[in-house]
Amino acid sequence: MLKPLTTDIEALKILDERLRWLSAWTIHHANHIRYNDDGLKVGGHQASCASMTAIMAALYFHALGPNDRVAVKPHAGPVLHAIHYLLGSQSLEALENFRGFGGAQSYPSRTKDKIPVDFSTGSVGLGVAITLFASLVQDYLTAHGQMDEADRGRFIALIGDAELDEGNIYEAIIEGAKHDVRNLWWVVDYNRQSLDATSADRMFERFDEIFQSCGWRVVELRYGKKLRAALDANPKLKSWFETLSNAELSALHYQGGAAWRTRIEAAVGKSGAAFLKAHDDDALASLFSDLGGHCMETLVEAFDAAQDDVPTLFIAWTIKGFGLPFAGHKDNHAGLMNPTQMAALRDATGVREGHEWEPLESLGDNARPRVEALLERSRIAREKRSRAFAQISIPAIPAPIGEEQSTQAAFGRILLDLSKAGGDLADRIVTTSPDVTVSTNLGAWVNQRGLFRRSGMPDVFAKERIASAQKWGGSNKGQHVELGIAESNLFLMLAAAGLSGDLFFRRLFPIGTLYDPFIARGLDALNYACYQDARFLLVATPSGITLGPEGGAHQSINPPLIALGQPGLRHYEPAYADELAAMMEEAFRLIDDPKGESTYLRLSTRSIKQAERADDNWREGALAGGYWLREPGANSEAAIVAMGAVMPEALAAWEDLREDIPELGLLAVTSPDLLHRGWTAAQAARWGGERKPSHVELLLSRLSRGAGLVTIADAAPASLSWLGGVLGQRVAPLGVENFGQTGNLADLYAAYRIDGAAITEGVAELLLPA
Ligand SMILES: Cc1ncc(C[n+]2csc(CCOP(=O)(O)OP(=O)(O)O)c2C)c(N)n1
Ligand SMILES: [Mg+2]
Repeated sequence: MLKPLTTDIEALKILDERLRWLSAWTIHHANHIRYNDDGLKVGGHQASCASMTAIMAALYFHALGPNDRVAVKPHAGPVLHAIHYLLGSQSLEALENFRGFGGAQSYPSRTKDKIPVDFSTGSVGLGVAITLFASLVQDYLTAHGQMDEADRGRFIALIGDAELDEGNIYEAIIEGAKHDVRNLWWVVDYNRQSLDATSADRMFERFDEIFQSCGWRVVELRYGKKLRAALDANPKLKSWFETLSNAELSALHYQGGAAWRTRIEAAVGKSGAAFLKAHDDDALASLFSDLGGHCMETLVEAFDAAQDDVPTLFIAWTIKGFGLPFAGHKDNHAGLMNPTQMAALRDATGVREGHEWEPLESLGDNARPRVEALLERSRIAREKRSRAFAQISIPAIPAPIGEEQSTQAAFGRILLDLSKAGGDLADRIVTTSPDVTVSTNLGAWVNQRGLFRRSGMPDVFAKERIASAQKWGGSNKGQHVELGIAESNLFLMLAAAGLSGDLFFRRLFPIGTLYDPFIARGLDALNYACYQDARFLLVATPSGITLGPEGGAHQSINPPLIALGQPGLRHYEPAYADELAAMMEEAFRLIDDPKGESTYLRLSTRSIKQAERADDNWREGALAGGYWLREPGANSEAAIVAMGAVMPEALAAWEDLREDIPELGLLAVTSPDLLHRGWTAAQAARWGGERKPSHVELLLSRLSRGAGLVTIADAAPASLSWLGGVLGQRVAPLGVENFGQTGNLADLYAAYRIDGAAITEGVAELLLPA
């Protein structure tokens, strides 16, 4: 950890003011000055920015070390851009194009912004929690000797107070307490306003208790130096001030000095007289605005005092819209200053008209060198670093042997074999699961590689010689991070571990397992992980009604549709173990490829007879999204198109039908997602003049133009029914459309019409003349 530097408070205050100006100006320029050709509201959040410029100035120009990483409250994005503009790492062009195509993004984006953005934010709450998991990943890497102690940093989240309503934050701190997380600073911009209104008062007295019980230190920065001194000198005034509700306080900040005077006179009577006499209205307004989060001395002192590794929540009192005409107004969230108000702010900041973008405009000879020195010193800490890829060679992954296998069992077997064989890949794999490690077949891997526990954890059952298939000893060399049942945490852990190459220059190969239906529980966090291009392998198992006796609450229906619409995540759904091995190899390759992505494997507990292979020709097609498991005859009029666990039904129906329809083909789809992407990409390429048919077009063109397809999957039928649109073929879509229930496979497949009889009926319907 860097030693705190002695800092020039006056220079920091100047920078605070510049950030407030530049962030407001950037938003103003986008809304009022830049040509707007479609009349759409551009927007931006001047008030949300103004409330944290002091906090961010104290951090970026004083407290941050070179290895520290920050998640910035989404609506303070323009402040982050202004900081980098002052540091010389953001261009004027990007600021002028704020919220425009290719310009600085509204909310900090790792992948789209040119400045270093450590964590993307936007969906509130997630940016906060990912810092906790990133810190855990840092502990993991250093404990495994994969990162130098000297490169360790602190993880900082800048939080809006209303963001604290997001439940995922509490799921994260509970998990963090179990893992003894450290090196975290979470700074709440406690402006007591949300989007709609002022925040509820009662809850705020509870947040410190919640954090403290999870092992956090809570530091409340309620007062700035001047306000504290004034209130300490007048206890009656202080106790009145502390009874003001959030709404009353905000209203007073908005109304200003005269309103403070009237209220104080009414509340404290004579004992306030001397105080009021000594302050005119402007002085009153200014004094009561001196909250902790706007007082540079208070902020710097607080940050300097928290140099150990104890996770710390700073509650910094602020005013939403501080220094702006709508300060404290409950409706100011999306409020924009009008040109007259903006001109007044410009004058108050000492910026000349026409020089609005000049970083240190009108700074005098005295202040300029001091501010420049501060910027120069801070620059070193904030350079954009390249992403680390292509670090290891991925070994070939052989398919597990066995005539009958389920894809879930094969997954466990492949990991076990990888672990036993050892090597770079196996050492870089980190697995994680929200309390379904055993039931998703990760158990054998964990027995081999152990649980990750920074300070160790004895396996009591093993010590007591109680027979168990699971060895659950934990050490700082373990490679499995066991999580409590909180799927949102799983995805945040995968996001953090999946960014290890970006954050720590050491790519990990994270594998997360969960039950397929519960993807929905963490969906926004999954999307968040993909949004910032984290790389991981998600293994969802079991899936579908094929789960039989477990019943409808555990039987997933729509995840393939989710995957079809999720950028950055490739869906594979294997039927056979050899397909799965190829897909895992590909998934690892994609994690380490700059142009890669994450992979979602949808697996099943159904043990099925494995395919007999004459050669390896299936492999390329399987990785591209599908292959002919049974080749169609020339110009075939029909094909069965099947995915995953229902392949035995498809094969049996194919056997039954081929006597009557000798040219019938059976297409095994391994990824509707890839087939669809290829289809649309080929179409886009055609518009660019390139004529190369996609994989799905090549597959389906083996059939006649008017051929019929019976599509079948243990999933929503829309996962495959779109295939008819590729070449205009007719489709009989089979799949699951209603909630599942308990039962054996034969009964369920018949009831939901994904059995052989349904396939036969589908083929008959397609082939009978209309
Ligand atoms: C998950 C999610 N829900 C809703 C929103 C819309 N939203 C954006 S900001 C905001 C209120 C933020 O208030 P606060 O966190 O206090 O930030 P402030 O602007 O007051 O600093 C809301 C509801 C969002 N961005 N993300
Ligand atoms: Mg707020």
